[in-house]
Order: sequence, then structure tokens, then C-alpha cells
Amino acid sequence: MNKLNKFIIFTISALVTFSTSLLADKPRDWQLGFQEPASQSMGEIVWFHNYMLVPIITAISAFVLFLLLYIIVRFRASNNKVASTNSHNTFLEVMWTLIPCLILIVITVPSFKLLYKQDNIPQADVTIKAIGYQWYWGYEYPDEKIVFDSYMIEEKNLKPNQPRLLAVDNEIVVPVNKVVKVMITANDVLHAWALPAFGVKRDAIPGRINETWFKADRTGTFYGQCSELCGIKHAFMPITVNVVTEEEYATWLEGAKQKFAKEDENTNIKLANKEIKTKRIN
Ligand SMILES: [Cu+2]
Repeated sequence: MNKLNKFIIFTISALVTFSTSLLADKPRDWQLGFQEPASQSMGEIVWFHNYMLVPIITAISAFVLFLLLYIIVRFRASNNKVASTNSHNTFLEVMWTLIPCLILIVITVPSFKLLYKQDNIPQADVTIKAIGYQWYWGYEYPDEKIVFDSYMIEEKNLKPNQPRLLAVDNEIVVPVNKVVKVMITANDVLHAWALPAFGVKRDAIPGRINETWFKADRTGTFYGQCSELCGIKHAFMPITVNVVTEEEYATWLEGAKQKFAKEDENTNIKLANKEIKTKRIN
């Protein structure tokens, strides 16, 4: 086998390894850029980044670098024994104000379209409530009367396919190609519910409910993390979403309704009242 063939085989195998690791729906070592999108909205974010922001910032950086080099060479001291007395140039000043304004306006159009689309929640098929606690997430499926907590699995208890600091004991399960509305709040301090592959990130604020949505376009396990510095164990409250087919979701729902059945709300109220009374007596 000649050297060229060897090189071609090496390149192809390297590309295959690289692209499959790109498809893993979690951060990977030395990663640059985004995870593989799993929703249309994340696809659009990636498009906006790759085909608008990156070309524009590259062109601006190259232009500024060229100007710097040009000035360093053209106006060097040895070539200009007598200093220039020029202090301003109206045409240039108008241009360097107008051109950046125009660039910002061009960026604004797709950016605002995207923001509006993310903010406008379509009719939801599944609603989930995510509650941030120090330091884990609690979830509720209000329509199904399901409630459970989701704790990170410690390193020593990880199964072989579970990623460190990302896997949880109770994952959220949602059906593929369905609109999932997520209502996000917190019980103690600020947290943030973030899932990079779906292009979703919202602050979890005590006393207030934020809403967001996603529609996963493929099945798989997707990982995210709390994205608001919330205290000493901020790094240990990951988010795991299992996107499954509709049949698998129905099966899960059946089991979950037994396992995670929400207590009667009245019982909760009674308990709370009792606690308050006890505290008052004390
Ligand atoms: Cu947090």
C-alpha cells in the first residue's frame, strides 16, 4: 500500500470517528462548537451561528488585522520623519459609524425571528414542570399526576454507558416529534434549566414560572446541566431527557403513574397547615 492510500484511509477513519463522537448528545472532551442539534429550533441556532455570525466576525477580524498591519508598515517612524498633522476625516468617520450599524441591522433580522419563534409556545402535547432545588431537579407531569426527583448518579455507581456528572437516577421521558412545554421554577435560589441539543435554556426563579418548549426530532438520551451558578453543588445537578417513540412513552407513563404517583393535593395542604401550626406553638 503506498503512502497516499494509507493517508486516505487514515483521514476517512479519523473523520468517521470524529463525526460519530459529534453525534453523542453530550459534551465531549476538547469540544469546540455546538452539540448535534435534535430540534428544529437548535438547527436554526446552529445555522445562524455558522452562516451569519462566524463569517461576519471572521471578515471583520481579517479587515481589522489588515488595517493594523498596513498602518504598522505604511506609517512606520523610519518612513515618516515628519509627523502628519491630519486629525480627522469626515467621510471616514461617517463610514465607520454607518457600516457597523448596517451590520448590526443585518444580524438583527434572523436573530429576532429566532427569538420570537422560541418564545412563542405552540399547543403543547406534553407539559413538564421542572423545579430547581439545591442541588437536584424535581419534575412534575401535571396532566398525568406524576411527580419525582432527579438526582445525579455518583461516580462510583455509574453503569458503563452512563456519562460522569451527567447521568441521573430518574430521567425525564418524552415522546419524539411532540411539542413539550417546560414550566421552570425554583424552590430556593436561581437555577437554570438548559439542554443544548434542543436549544433550550431558561432561568429557574423562585416564586415565578418561566416557560419554554422543544420538539425533539430524533430519539436518544440528551444531557444538560443547571446553567446558573446556584451554590456549592451547582455542577452536580444535571438534566437527562430520554426521547422515545410514542409507544415507549405510553409504556413508561403507565409504570410512572404507579411509581411516581402524586399524593392527593389535599393531603399536602393538611400537612403544610399542620407544620405551620406546630411552628407557631413553638
Ligand atoms: Cu442549580
